[in-house]
Amino acid sequence: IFSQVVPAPADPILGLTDTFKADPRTDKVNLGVGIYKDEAGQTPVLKSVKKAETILLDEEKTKNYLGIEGVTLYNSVVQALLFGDKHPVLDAGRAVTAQAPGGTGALRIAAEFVVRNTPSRVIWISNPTWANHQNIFETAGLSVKEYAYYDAAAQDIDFDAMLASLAGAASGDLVLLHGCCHNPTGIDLTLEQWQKVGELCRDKGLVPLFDFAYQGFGRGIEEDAEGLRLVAGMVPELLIANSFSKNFGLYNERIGAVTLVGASADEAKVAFSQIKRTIRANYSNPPAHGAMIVSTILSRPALKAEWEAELAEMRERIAEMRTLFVDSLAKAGVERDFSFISRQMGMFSFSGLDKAQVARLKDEFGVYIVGSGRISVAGMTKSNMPAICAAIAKVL
Ligand code: PLP
Ligand code: TYF
Repeated sequence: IFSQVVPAPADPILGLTDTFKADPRTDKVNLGVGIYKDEAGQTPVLKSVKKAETILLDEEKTKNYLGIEGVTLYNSVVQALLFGDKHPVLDAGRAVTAQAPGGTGALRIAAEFVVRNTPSRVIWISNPTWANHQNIFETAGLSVKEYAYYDAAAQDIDFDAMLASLAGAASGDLVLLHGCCHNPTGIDLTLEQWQKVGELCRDKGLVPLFDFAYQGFGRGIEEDAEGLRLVAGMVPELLIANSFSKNFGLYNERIGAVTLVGASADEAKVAFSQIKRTIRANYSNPPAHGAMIVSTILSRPALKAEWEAELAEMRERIAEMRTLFVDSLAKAGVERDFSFISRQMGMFSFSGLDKAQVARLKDEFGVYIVGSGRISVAGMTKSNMPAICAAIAKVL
């Protein structure tokens, strides 16, 4: 049977890292995958995470299975991070949360839960979006449609076009929304725009699925959740897939969560039983370590404050690189206006470079960025910046 298997295409982002690793050049730089690097070009374990791990090493008494929904304390600290200390959804007990293996695992559980238990079969994703969305949702059995999002000429969101596409959605359709730091464009909705999207979802009976992979990388932990919290207060039902890969630097621990908000506490409880069933059918119950780290940090005020400071440091370094990037391009003699880069949010900058320019950056200069022109600003440092900008100036 295996002789009939055809080779799968490489992931456009992770596949690029494989090519990068095989590149013998010593001055190569990987600005493809969204991984935070510090000023020394490293992705170290956060100090707050190391401290939590020391505590765990000391206090852990068993490797017994977790419940299907994961670490109990974890799910309540996750809800507090998503909704804040006080939110009508929490007061009404309408949110249920299960630990998930990363944001990816959370998206997959959410989608599979919907397909198995509801009549909904369609999800709308932004054009463009994270390369894995379509893959995850189609594999789970959803059919994927696109809504307009990015206006390449204006280097900005085309909000009217977004609303116009979503006007074509049917009641019960899911709408994938990036909670903050839109991947790949870096362009987020304003609060007024979130309000309009919330109204549209409410009036048309659309169900938001928030992909929240970058909380704290945009404007701040609370600020980045404003859109989600606003929309959650407006619609009866929604789903959230959040990830701690980036904001805790826990990439390889595979830690995130899937949260469902139901119209009532009772409906949420019933839905939760089916979310747990979906998890059982996939991996029975989740691994403990990542969730133990996150709940240890978030439940101890001193450790939480330390994590917040480390997250702020990452956020501020990226913002600094954005400004430096714009300035360094100008210094390298680039005449095109790249000031839009300093208005973008999160790890990525959507540069507007075309496929041929992206290929030249890789082949001639060892500068790896995603084919869409997406550059991981989080991989830039003061020391690699001049070479990157000189290369971009040449391919322009
Ligand atoms: N969603 C978006 C928009 C992302 O950029 C990522 C990237 O990591 C994910 C989800 C997946 O996160 P995780 O690595 O936690 O699965
Ligand atoms: O967009 C990115 O670079 C990150 C990392 O299949 C990533 O989200 C990329 C591809 C992938 C999983 C994670």
